[in-house]
Amino acid sequence: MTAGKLGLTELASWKALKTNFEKVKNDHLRELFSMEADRGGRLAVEAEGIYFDYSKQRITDETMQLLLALAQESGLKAKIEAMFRGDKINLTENRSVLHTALRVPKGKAVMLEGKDIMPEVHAVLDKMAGFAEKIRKGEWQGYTGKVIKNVVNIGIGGSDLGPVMAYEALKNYTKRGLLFRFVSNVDDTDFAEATQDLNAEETLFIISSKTFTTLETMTNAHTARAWVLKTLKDTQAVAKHFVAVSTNAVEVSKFGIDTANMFGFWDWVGGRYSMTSAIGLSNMIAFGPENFRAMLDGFHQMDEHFRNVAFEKNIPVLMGLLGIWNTSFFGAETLAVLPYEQYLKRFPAYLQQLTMESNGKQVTITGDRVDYQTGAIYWGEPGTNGQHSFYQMVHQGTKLIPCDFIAFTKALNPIGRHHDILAANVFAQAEALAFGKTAQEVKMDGAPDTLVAHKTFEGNKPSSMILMDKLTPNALGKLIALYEHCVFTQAAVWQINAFDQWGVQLGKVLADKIIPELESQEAPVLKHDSSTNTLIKRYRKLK
Ligand code: G6Q
Repeated sequence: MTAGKLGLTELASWKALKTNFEKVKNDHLRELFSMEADRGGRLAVEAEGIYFDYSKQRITDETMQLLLALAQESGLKAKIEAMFRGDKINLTENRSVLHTALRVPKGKAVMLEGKDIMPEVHAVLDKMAGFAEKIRKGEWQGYTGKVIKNVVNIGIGGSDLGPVMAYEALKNYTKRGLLFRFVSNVDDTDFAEATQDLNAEETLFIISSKTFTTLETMTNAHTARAWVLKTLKDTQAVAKHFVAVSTNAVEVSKFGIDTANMFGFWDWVGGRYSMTSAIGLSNMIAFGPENFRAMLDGFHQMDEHFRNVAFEKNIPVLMGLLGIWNTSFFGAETLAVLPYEQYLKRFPAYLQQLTMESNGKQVTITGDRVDYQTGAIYWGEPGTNGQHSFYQMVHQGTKLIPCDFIAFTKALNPIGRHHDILAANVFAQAEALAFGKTAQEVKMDGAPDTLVAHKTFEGNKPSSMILMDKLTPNALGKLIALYEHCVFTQAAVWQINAFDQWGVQLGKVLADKIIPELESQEAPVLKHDSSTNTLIKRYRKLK
């Protein structure tokens, strides 16, 4: 451990939490609720249009005080300030982490190395808005004079997951005459299926890549270029059918895209934190500049909440600390994210990158191996579908699976009783998980003795409820920023770097080595392990 700095498990609050855990680990939510009449209202916070109920977490007041003390002792406040101030907190890449600047409204400055970066941020947003309107109004024509009807975003990871998720989340607000597709995988099928029914004359490709060198994205981009040229047969057409979102103007222009049609961003925006940058261009075209700005406002409001509100009322801080409690103390391996809103169907997938690429780390920021559990496995499906599939395990399996329920009081497409039924289900699930059904209750229901054990629900499964009004662009911004800052809180306490991703490198390097071995005419000399060598030989023979 670095001299002068205490490791996490040496902190007084961590040690006290260990003691507290031994004391409370067998407490049942049934008892806690029956002892504390006001628990449901007391262990809840309302802010920024979010009602966050954490009363069904397996905590006592003492646990919460100690978790808050842990946040203090971990220097969370100072770490938050360091991020907002633009300090190079991503130490392993020597970068500032300033995605919060992307959503600061006009009229406010954000200084980085003595320069206000906001004029550039707003210039890009304005340029995006101008372009988006041209497409939306049919003013941007393709090479043969036809109006653009299809927009295909090509990008992967942080240059894909945010835009797809937000497109799906805000579909209700999109311009329906335009068709949007997202190609990310290098698998031929992704491109083939996304384009098989499209007319090249009416199709615009947005090549979204921070580096403009990512193998999958560049492979798909070149395939798209060939696909367009097959119909339009003139390289001049590229400028009309391709725009780029990137930080790499040199590579963009090498590809043949007019740099006037390039939308830039900056190295202080990490990939998985980039959906509020120009990476959101497809979103701005889909739901319009006004809705995009409303989404940015939502992000900003949550940013300000995170930065300014006392920890005991600070929703992302509370959520982050509860996650630490479940992961590092209860040893829960996963967290199920269960949105009861069909439009959020891609939200769990988006969160997987945000949380797992950020906090899936085994060493501290100074490179020491951690001796506690870090980031949880995030997964989930929209309700009520999951109830007819994996909820069985959450209720009666042998694993502890904490859940985040996300629900809205209003429907976006109200039809009859649907929304009340949906809401009843989310409340019922949280209730069933917490309180279960005892063997005695099962018997009283008349179950035969042979079925009592099968029909018993132990309960005591922790969950939080995030209840909001309606899924608007603003609400979506708040919800995403909430999770971003929850991730930050956890990384700050776990003493890890949430902003690098070295774990994705090795596979990339090895794939680069194997590609020529699969493609070469002559049998290559293979120097891998015996398994990989055999697989390569078999593939070469059978392909
Ligand atoms: C995210 C990662 C990663 C990145 C993709 C795409 O934090 O850095 O998911 O977004 O690898 O990178 P490019 O935008 O450079 O193509």
